[in-house]
Amino acid sequence: MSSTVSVTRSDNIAVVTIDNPPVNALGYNLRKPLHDALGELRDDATAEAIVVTCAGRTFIAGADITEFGKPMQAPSLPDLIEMLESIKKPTVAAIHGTALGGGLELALGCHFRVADAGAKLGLPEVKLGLLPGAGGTQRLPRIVGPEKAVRMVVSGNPIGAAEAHADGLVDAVCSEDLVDNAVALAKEKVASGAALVQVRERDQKLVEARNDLAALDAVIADATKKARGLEAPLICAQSVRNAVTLPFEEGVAAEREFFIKLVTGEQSAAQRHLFFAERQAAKVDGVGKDVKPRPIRKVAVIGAGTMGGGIAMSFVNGGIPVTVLEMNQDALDRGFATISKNYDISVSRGSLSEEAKAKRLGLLSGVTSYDDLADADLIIEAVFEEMAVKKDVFGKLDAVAKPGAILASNTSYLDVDEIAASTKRPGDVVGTHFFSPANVMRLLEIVRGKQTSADVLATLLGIARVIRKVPVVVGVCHGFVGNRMLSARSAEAEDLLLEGALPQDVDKALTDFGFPMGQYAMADLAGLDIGWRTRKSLGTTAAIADSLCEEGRYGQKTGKGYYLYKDGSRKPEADPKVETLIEKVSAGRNLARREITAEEIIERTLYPMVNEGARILEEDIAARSSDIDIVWANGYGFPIGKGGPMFWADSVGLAKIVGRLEHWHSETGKDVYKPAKLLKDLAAAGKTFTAGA
Ligand code: T1G
Repeated sequence: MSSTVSVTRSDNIAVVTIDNPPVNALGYNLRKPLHDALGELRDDATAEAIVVTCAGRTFIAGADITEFGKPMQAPSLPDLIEMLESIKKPTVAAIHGTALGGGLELALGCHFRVADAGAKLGLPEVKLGLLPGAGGTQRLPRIVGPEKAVRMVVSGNPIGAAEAHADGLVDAVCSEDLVDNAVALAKEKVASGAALVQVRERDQKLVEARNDLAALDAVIADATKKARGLEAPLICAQSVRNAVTLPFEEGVAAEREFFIKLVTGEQSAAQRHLFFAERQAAKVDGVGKDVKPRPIRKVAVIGAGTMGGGIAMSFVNGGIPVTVLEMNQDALDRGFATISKNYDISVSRGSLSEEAKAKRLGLLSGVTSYDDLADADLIIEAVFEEMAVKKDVFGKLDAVAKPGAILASNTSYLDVDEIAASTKRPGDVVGTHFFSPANVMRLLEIVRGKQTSADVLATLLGIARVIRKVPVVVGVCHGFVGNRMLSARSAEAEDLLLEGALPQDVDKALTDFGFPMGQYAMADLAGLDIGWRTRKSLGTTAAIADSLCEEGRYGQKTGKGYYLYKDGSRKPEADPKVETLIEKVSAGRNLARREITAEEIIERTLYPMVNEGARILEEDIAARSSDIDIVWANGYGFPIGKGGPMFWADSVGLAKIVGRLEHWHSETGKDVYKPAKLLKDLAAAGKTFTAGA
């Protein structure tokens, strides 16, 4: 008996209960007593079968990620599974909650598995830049088949109990009395005296694949096509393929080699950083567990346009009823038609059932009067990005919303304090900055106004999980965290082109870095006319962007912008006319064009971004550098294998970044290059953002 493992008896069946909160992770403090207990029960004749179950909210959620990067203390997880497989009596895993990573691998070391109906089972190691390192890539394909195993291991996504049962991954599913059902199965297996077959010995599903490796390779190609510079997805696929072509022991040995390579690599360190950073971001000063969230039973969204529609979808996807307000029925009909079309696309892709689509649409209602918002608990406006319009909306909301309703603005730049001041309830006002498309992008910047109440923040942090968003609380400034740094990244956009680069050069440097899209392709997607309108209202200019707009080149929407989009294609193609236009503007400024390397492009786009991040930290707009990493990894496609801009800056070396910023500052005199004090201090002290000032 130990604090993490206890053994009880149910007649001739030993029940091993694991209790290692919060998620029964397989740290040394669990592995050692579990190994000892299983060893004793193996040799105890009075225990004719063994059930392994967990206390708390979930079955084992995997290895203890905090142990990675430190010397692994024996017994290792493979040692544990070897112990399980040495037991020549029925072993049954009783699974509830999530059996993930090493947790599922341990369960695969048992002869049988019983799952609660609500359980999920998966191997998510790829999301940490790893692969299953305790036989998962060798045992899983022996049960579900190599093709399914490739898709599960490369995506890292879990499957539900019913699917697992259909695949043979679990032997039974029950909606209650999980342990009793597991004990009953164990007793049945003891009574039947049937030969016990270990998962590692089950070869049938591999034989079929061996005869058609081309089919498996096609599945691998499809599953890994979005790896985009990440090592783990390709290695995961290769290791599962090894299960088909290599004997078990060799496959396991190769898997172990792969695991060591990945766990000691930079990409996994970056992705493990993001795993913990996402959880840290939800810990907000002044919003402790004692702060009670307000109940959110009904949400209202003002505006059924692209953002409003996406936001409404996010909430109904989470099972929360949404009332959408628009100026008139036509606008409502258009907005709902777009939402329905979006769901149809998901249905056609097989990622949404017809009944789920109908259920979600059933949670949506449309109104054209503010009075109909009186019973909403949370009201989010997604109207035109102009302060006067926002103030008008909040003035109306102040008049009709019930006491205690949370009034949120989806503004992406504007001053939430100024918006709050236009109401009599500034404590209920907050920013909820969603990212387009709002029903897809996971980031939610929660903009904390000076007077925003703690329970409003607690409510939004909680509701973010329900609608499967990643929340980061940010302070009020122009562009908050993400867009403020995006402005810094594109500050040099014009000069890079004027000095010699072409849009495709800059975008290639950024996509080779790992971004899904370069900044000019992104500008064409968003529409160049939006920025043009803003510049005209501010009396500012951008020679090249303005010239493009003057020629009606607004981007994808007009079939041409920085790039050409032939026949409605969304694929950007370099356009010689744009090169001529750029060269003309350069010549007009007597600028001799020169070759601009990818290295220079990265220095003049990403280093200013890091510098702006340092300023954001100095101004307490973000609570910690890892919050900034979460913003960029979830809202802007910063490559997760680099851990976010601040974690990446640490890997480059802050002293180097300061040196190059100072160089470009002396060359250009631009403020965006003036190193922030925090950055200089950390660099001078040989410190990093991630380790903290
Ligand atoms: N190790 C250490 N801590 C963990 C952990 C883990 N595996 N999983 C969660 N935590 C902590 C988490 O940091 C948080 O801490 C608390 O538990 C609650 O987590 C050899 C190599 C299980 C679905 O990748 O997906 O096995 O902030 O807020 O929302 O092949 O946690 O409270 O201090 O996320 O209810 C593979 C990771 C590991 C699963 C629960 N397993 N975890 O979600 O709670 S590698 C995973 C999750 C491996 C083997 C390989 C989720 C969850 P704190 P939470 P939740």
